[in-house]
Amino acid sequence: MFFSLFTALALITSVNAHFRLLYPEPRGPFVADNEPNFCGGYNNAVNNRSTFPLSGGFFTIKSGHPGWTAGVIISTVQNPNSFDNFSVNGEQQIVGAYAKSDDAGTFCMPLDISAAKIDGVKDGANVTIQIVFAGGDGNLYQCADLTLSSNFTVPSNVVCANETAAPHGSETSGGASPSQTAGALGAAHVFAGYVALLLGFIGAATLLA
Ligand SMILES: [Cu+2]
Repeated sequence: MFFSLFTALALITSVNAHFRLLYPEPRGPFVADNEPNFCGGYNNAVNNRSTFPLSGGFFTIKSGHPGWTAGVIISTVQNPNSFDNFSVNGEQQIVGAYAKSDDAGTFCMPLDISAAKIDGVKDGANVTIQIVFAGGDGNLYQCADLTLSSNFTVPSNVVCANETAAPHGSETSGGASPSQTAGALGAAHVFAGYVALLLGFIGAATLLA
């Protein structure tokens, strides 16, 4: 049912909006046309991984779509280059809760990687996170290659805050002024019970691949 819904929406929604992963730094420069592909079109892990907190971290996205849902999956494979690398024994390794919002804009969500209790996730481990985003035009993906650290704190110049924006057709078009600024971790609603939904999204992606 999700599959047909997404197919229908994909036909009527502009491809320009999509989403960007602002923090941690994604694999390679953003290429909108490649975002429906694995890791946004970047198949290989970067050499210069970002250090990321083992626990108590966050991630920030900018969504050009109002009405979106996003989840995070993780791989402990050194150079994950397929969706299979984000599963163990056929089960996706999901980190944290599902996030969703009715608004477009910039959103910061908690990303407590150690809390997911995934095998191989520990201090010093190299991991890759993949953001799975559904905003009405099919699944979109961005990856970040990380080295986890138990004593690393996100630098203070990395802002974790939400800012909703009026929806518009293209991320590159100017003039859309923020309609509201909320406190950190506030405006994006996080749902723990949406794991099944994520699995549904991934299933649809597999059908499309
Ligand atoms: Cu889009």
